[in-house]
Amino acid sequence: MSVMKVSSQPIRGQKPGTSGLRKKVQEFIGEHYLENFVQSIFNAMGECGGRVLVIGGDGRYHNREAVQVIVRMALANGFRRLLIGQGGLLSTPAASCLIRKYGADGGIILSASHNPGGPDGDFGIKFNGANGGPASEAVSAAICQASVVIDHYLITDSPDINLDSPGEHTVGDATVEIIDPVADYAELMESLFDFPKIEHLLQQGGFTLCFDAMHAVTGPYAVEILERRLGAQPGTVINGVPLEDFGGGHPDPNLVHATELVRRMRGDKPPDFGAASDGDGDRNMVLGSSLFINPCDSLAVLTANAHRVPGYRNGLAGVARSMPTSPAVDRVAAALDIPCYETPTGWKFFGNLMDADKITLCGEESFGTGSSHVREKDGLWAVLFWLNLVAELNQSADTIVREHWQRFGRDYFTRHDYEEVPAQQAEALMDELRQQLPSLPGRSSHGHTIVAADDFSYTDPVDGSVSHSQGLRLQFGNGERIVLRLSGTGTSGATLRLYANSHEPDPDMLGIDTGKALASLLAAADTIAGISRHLGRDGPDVIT
Ligand code: VG1
Ligand code: CO
Repeated sequence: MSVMKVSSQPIRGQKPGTSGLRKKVQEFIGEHYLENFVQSIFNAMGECGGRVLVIGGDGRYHNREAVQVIVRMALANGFRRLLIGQGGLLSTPAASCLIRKYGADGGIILSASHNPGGPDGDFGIKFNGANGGPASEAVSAAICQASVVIDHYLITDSPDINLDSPGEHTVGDATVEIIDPVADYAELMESLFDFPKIEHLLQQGGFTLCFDAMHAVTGPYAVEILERRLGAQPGTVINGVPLEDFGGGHPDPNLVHATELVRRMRGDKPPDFGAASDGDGDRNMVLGSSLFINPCDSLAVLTANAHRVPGYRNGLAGVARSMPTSPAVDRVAAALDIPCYETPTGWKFFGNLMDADKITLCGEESFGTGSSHVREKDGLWAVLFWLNLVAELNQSADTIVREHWQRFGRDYFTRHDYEEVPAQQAEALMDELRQQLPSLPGRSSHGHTIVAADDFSYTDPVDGSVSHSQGLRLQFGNGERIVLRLSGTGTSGATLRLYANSHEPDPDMLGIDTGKALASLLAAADTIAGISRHLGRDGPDVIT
């Protein structure tokens, strides 16, 4: 095996966004594109000699080819040991689990998460550090910086590794291990949840479940854990075979894209519980038999009931949520008398808090929930947590949520996405609103009066780093709030996200349709921010 030094030149735009670098497949397969970015990761890591790397992806188009390239580059850069999921597959939470369990120095995850795949879809690459979590803003900036000065990359001429047969290969001085992508993760789940109790619920309790893997990476995980280990009926997992194009679907677990699950839940005999996960297995949508459980509420309910689950029996150090997420969890934290942190959007901000033992659970409105068991959000973990609660409380998920609202009040929440907006229009909208911020307090629209307005800045309580411009917040009276920000995960144009939430303490007002509950607040947002005026659109593309 010989190491080749290949000349290259910087490629514009290799700047990681909210969650790694995401581009159209066609851009990623361009000459040196992947190689440049991977070498930039290695350069940002510093000395790679003797180090250990985890590699895997969500199985989308180009996954296997990219794994082979990364293996050859890692060998050329001197890594001592490579751990690769069989078939080149690893869910994002499983990769995080492996990095931590085997003391790796980092991991590379190939995924564009919930973005569609296939030759015309998206591809992505994320780098996670030794704590198992997404690269911090500082590391991401160092990778981007390396990408703008790159002049060569290193790669071996070694043959492709057989990704499908588990076992150890020795290549030069290094060991390349093809490992079962599911086993270590499943073992971790068994250590956190009461599997015998869930098994009893699924087998003797007559409880039915439908898990939609959306032809993405969680299929093998869900089949192993739900059907094989917990004894759920065969067929509980639907769309369970990972496909390179996700079967033509959009692997985003929400009511719009998880079509088959939604059809079953709205059918004659709906399962007692429904769930779905995204491309790389870190998101979750959970549904009671007659109730969509908003991710903000899910985080609040899991926090309130964590002591009922073995892994969290000793209580929680604290909790955190991303800024646009509703404050439902804040109320629970106050009742439990534990700290609650508000971070910018993106999982990378939770890592420091977990490493410093400041939080145990955290979540985002974007169908992300997780805990310090790994350093990523974790879709199946959330589903198992819910099943454990249902089994423990002997109540349906719907009842658990409704009783939670009775106790804490309900935080109505919705997000409107305006996708593929011309970037200039989106920027103009945000700039105009940003300039108005100082004069907004006191302004009323559609019966809602602004009491405070700012551009969210976050100071990390652990390392003191500051992240500016993380979203425009308009706080109204009565706990109502509007947030606007631009997405950092899209690959064409800009996506404007408009978030709205309100708090309803009246026990007789907890069953209102979310769209109705927030209609006038959303109308106020449109007037104040001029959304339809700037974008020339009648309404959002996706409502969650
Ligand atoms: C979106 C979500 C954010 C999430 C991120 C990655 O980012 O809003 O909450 O952490 O996706 O999720 P943005 O910048 O597009 O709003 V995933 O499942 O891609 O890893
Ligand atoms: Co994801």
